[in-house]
Amino acid sequence: MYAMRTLGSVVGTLTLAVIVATQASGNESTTTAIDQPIMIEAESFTAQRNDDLRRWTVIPNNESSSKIPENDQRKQAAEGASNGAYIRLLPDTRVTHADKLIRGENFSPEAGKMAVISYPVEIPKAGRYYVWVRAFSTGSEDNGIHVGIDGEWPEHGQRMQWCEGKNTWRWQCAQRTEKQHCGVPMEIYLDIDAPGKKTIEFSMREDGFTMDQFLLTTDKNYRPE
Ligand SMILES: [Ca+2]
Ligand SMILES: [Ca+2]
Repeated sequence: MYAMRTLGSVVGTLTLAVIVATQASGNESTTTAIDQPIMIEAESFTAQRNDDLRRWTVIPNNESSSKIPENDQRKQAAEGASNGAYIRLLPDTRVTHADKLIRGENFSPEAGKMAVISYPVEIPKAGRYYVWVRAFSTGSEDNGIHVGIDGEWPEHGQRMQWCEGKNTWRWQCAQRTEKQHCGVPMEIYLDIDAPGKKTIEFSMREDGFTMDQFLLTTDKNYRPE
């Protein structure tokens, strides 16, 4: 009799545990739904400014594709691009380290100065949004960009950097620093203090930068595929 009561108690406890677990996972899935990353195609930008020397070009289009040599690996990149298109900052006059660096022409260390593109984005809640970009880099002089919001260019949006995975599409969220030229992971983010419509902007750091998509997430542990 005592054993039966104990068993009953254990079963009861287990049942309660299952209900609590179900409720917990229910809450978790609700939270996850809200925290889904905001994904945006790079080619969907709605405006471009300060673009007299360098300009973002949507690829493929007939004009730009005809200018890319057949053996250029970027020629094949479109096949791996989301939505069948990507953007590239052209012309690209500094391709290797040996090519002359000209500030304000093929290199812009200051954020928000050259080739600024805009994306209106509805932000659901205030928070710290990590910015990931899917980029295609072929060398050491086409792998940097800046990100800003509503005309502001905060420190943690500056000098997004890629090193690994040349000639492939690569998601990255890392900031180049004096000590780490390849970038410190998860140091690229925008702090947004209120929900509503915002304008996310990118500007040139290095010409030739090639970009397929970007995403915003409040989850520091989120990793794109
Ligand atoms: Ca370049
Ligand atoms: Ca795309």
